[in-house]
Parts: sequence; C-alpha cells; structure tokens
Amino acid sequence: MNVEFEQKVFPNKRQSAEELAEVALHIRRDIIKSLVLAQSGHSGGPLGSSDIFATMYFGGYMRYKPEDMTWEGRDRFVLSAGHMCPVLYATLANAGCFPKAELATLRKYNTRLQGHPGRDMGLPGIETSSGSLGQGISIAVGMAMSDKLLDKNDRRVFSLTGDGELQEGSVWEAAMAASHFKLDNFCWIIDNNDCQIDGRIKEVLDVYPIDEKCRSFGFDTIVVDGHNFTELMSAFDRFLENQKNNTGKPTAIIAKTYMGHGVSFMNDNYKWHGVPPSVEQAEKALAELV
Ligand SMILES: Cc1ncc(C[n+]2csc(CCOP(=O)(O)OP(=O)(O)O)c2C)c(N)n1
Repeated sequence: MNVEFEQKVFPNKRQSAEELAEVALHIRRDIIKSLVLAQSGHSGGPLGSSDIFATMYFGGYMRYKPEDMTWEGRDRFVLSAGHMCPVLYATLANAGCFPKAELATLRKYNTRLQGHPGRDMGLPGIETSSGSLGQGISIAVGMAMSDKLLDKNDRRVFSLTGDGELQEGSVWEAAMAASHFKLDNFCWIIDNNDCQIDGRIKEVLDVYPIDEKCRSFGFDTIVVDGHNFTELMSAFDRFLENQKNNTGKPTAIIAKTYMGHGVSFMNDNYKWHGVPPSVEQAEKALAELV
C-alpha cells in the first residue's frame, strides 16, 4: 500500500471542540497508516483514546515545546498502557515533535518508534519506557512527588492507564501514594473502553465500580464521555483548578470510550485490541476517517 503522511502540524492552545476533532481525525489517520505499514501492533486502544490525546496535547493543558521536548519547564505525560503507543507517536508527530514520515518506521528494527515506548531510543516526548502494565503510573506518581515535594515547582504530571490495567495491584499502590502525598499536580486518565485483550472487563476480572474506587482512594473523580471534547475539556480544566487552588487532591478522569472508535468495523470490539488492519481494511478505515 502506498502510504503518504501529511506535513500538517497543529498548535497547542485553548481551542474549540471542532478544532480538536480535526486534530483527532489526523491522529486516527496516522495511527491507521503506521499500523498498516508495520503489519503488527495495537489498533483498538489507540483509536479509542485519540480524542483524549487531542484534548490533552492540543487543548493547552500540557506545556511543552515541540522543537525542544527536553525543555526543563515542560509538563510530563507517561503512557502507562504502553501498548497503546501508536496514538502517542501520532500525537507527538501531529504536534511537530518529529517528522511525520518517521511514523512509517513503527516497529521496524532500530526504530525510535518501538512497539512499546523505549526511552533510550530518544524519540522526543517519550519520558519513560513503559508497557509492563501498572508500572507507568507508578513512575508518574514518583515524578509528581518529586515535583511537588522536593522541587516545589508547578509542573503537571499526566498518566493514562487502560481499564484492564486496573487489575494490576501496583496501580492502586500508586493511587494510594498520590492521595497520601496530596499530589494535586497529578492527573490520572483511565481509558474506560470496557475491553481488554481477552474480552469484556467484567468477564475477565471485574474492576468496577471504577469511579467509587478512585473516590475512595482520595481522587477528585470525574466521569466523562471520552469522545465528547466539551466534557473532556471541562475535566482537564478541573484538574488545572485543583492544582491552582492547592486542593491537595489528585484528579482522576474516567473517560468512557469505545475501543476502535472512528472505524465502524472496529468499534467496541475487543478483538481489535492487538491487531493491525490489513491493506484492504486500512483503505476502508481511511475512507471513513474523513
Ligand atoms: C504486567 C503485564 N501483564 C500483561 C501484559 C499483556 N497485556 C498487554 S495489553 C493487555 C490488556 C490491557 O487491557 P486494557 O488496559 O484495558 O487495554 P486495552 O485493551 O483497552 O488497550 C495485556 C494483558 C502486559 N503488557 N503487562
């Protein structure tokens, strides 16, 4: 398949739901393109979480400089669900952190776009290696602790986990620490698509009620439609307010999403957790993503 990546990049600022939807569309298109070239990797989670990434990186919530992702004043994002990295790579490319053409190297030998994020590969915007579920959020909480308690700066730390990932005990150790150390600079996003590798969350190992669990762990907990930009923006706004007002409470955003959202034949189907589209399927998907 002849795949071309557009050159267009997007700014990071307060913008309308329509503008964010346009960014999310480009992210989804780039996910499909990189996956069909790789012929391995995860489609479902990345497509389903694209609206979250568009809001977080392009709505003015994270401070970063695409031309210098080592800038000391940047906020941090840790993708705890490391297998979902095609969405992070597409997001960073759409922000202008590296040339979009590099998305064609996903999962190739020696690429900076490893199948799970590898910090040592040097891709701008990858703060830590991840993929062993439950560990990324623990690292992110450590970062937030060091920022708030030691360095006393105003950095924001964001981390996204899956919902199947909540079955890892270390997630809850991290949550307990975030609340105990009053990390109002920490924002935990849960991609609640109700799907994991082998089926529905409830059938594999029930983690519900997620909202009550997060509240009982001391988080200001907000449940949103993860495909509604207005709801996503107001949730991230509330996180910024929590930090500004020194509430002492970390924020949890439970984003209700559909795995594979945006592509009709993948939507809400856990079988798309870890497979790429064939050439024919990629053509169909790209025809829908316009
Ligand atoms: C510690 C650990 N155990 C198992 C895996 C294998 N694994 C990768 S993704 C996944 C399912 C995760 O489900 P969820 O967090 O809901 O992600 P989604 O299916 O929505 O992408 C599993 C079991 C892993 N990466 N790390």
